[in-house]
Amino acid sequence: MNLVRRTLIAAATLAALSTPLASLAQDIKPRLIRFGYGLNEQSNQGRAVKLFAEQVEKASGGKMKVRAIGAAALGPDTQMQQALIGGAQEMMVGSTATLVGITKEMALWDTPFLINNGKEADALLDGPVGQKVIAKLPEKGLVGLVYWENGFRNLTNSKRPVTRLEDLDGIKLRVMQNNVFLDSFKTLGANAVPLPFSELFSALETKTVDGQENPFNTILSSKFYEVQKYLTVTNHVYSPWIVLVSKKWWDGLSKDEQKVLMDAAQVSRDFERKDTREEAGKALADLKAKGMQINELSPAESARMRDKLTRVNASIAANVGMDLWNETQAELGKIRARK
Ligand code: TK8
Repeated sequence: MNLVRRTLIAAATLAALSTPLASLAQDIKPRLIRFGYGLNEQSNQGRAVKLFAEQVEKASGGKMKVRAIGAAALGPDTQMQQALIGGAQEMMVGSTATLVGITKEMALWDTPFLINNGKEADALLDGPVGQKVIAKLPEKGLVGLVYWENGFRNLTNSKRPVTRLEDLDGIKLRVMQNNVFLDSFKTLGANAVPLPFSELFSALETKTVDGQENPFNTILSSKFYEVQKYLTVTNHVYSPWIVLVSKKWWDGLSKDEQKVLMDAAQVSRDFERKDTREEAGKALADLKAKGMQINELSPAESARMRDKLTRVNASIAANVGMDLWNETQAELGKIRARK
């Protein structure tokens, strides 16, 4: 046998072998899901990702495996979103506010004082309005599974207690990379600076910025109390998180695999919201114990802030579309009328 012939035979044998081998390998090798998130492992976000991973592994009989990668080790929200769209990463959880550049309807959740409590949040996010916003994602290369609770945002800074709007004058305040937040805090008189969350702690530590706004849970789990003295209870907006999947990857899954992910996402959502609310309920006392000086706004100042902040509403409505805006208001009316 000459060399060419021998090589041909070897190639043919390999080709014959490779088909069954490949499908066998797929049966044995679990599907690996890289699931990125921004907060620490020891946070409401980290705990819920862990639970999601356990659920997926259990429900798939070990055929699907979630590798949870926290603390923005895969990059800030915006970078992970692009990785999902390109198919280089399978899953993430992050803020809806950083998604607005991709899906403008997400800006609905940036509306100051839109949602007053957990009951309203659950009904609005899990109801037709929340689902309508989620349905805008696939055309952008993303699949949204569920919303988790980030929570009501509150203000911290290292300069002075904020008891009146004027106290914000000249305070360099980090905001999320999102125009509504930028405009809102400029309107309040702060010097608003957009920064990814992953850079926030060190920006506060080095005094590149004086303050920031986030839910109590995050102020606690990200140890902002180490670099921020003053906390003002403002509850100026309810922030959701959203669990996202790469559509490119999702489309290659079987219906059963998709169901495993969706079911686990729903279990994680219920767990996460309960966990977050429990933690938020005692976080203020914890933050006080850590040395933060905490104040509430007087009703008059609170009303002034609300009045200024809600001036961005008209532009949000125009951005997300009047139909969605009106439907949201109608839905909230219905939710509030329910006992
Ligand atoms: C975490 C962020 C965070 C958000 C922020 O990646 O950026 O301030 O509240 O939760 O999504």
